[in-house]
Amino acid sequence: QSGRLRVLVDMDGVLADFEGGFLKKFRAKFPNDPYISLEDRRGFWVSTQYGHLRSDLCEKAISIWESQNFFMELEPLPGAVEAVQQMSRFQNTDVFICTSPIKMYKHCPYEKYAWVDKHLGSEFLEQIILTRDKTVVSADLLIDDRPDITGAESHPTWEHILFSACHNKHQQLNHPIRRLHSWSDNWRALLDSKQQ
Ligand code: BVP
Repeated sequence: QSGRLRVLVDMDGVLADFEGGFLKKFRAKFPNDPYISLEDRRGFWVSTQYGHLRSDLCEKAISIWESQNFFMELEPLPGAVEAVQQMSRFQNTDVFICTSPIKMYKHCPYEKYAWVDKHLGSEFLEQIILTRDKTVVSADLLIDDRPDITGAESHPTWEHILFSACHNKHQQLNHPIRRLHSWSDNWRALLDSKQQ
């Protein structure tokens, strides 16, 4: 329907604390191996940085998020649940949770639905979009912590708002894009700026 604002909100790193949950479980499972503190995280891919630290750590890192209950047990990021609930009650605004599941599909897709049910409520299950290509989804805004979002559509309809995360906060981007530093930042003003 025209005249409505459509917002896509990413899950890992925006609603759910993927980085914190990963580090906690990695250290518990591999207490004698080195790890990368959140301060030292650089680049979107955890597995890539761990692989550079020591080659065997790449697959050890992957084993963490491929394990049962990894996605289910992620903590919500501060203010995330409240922000999404408030956003969804805005007039003329549709909020969708747009998230890419890992290719190991045994647990992740199910647990993403269960997480949304647990933290946002069953009515939010209607709003989930699972896709590995966010460029083919049309919306006004995409709030996502991944700096490079590409896919089959070279001209996505959405404006990408970069949500700050440990891995992207020092990153200089070639093309300037707007950021949301946390859920305490002014997300209402971002929505207002797109409201026709
Ligand atoms: O399901 C998440 C975790 C996974 O990629 C997906 C990113 O989804 P969006 O946040 O873009 O929606 N993931 C996988 C790897 C390595 C795989 Br090999 C990683 O290092 N980081 C990561 O987030």
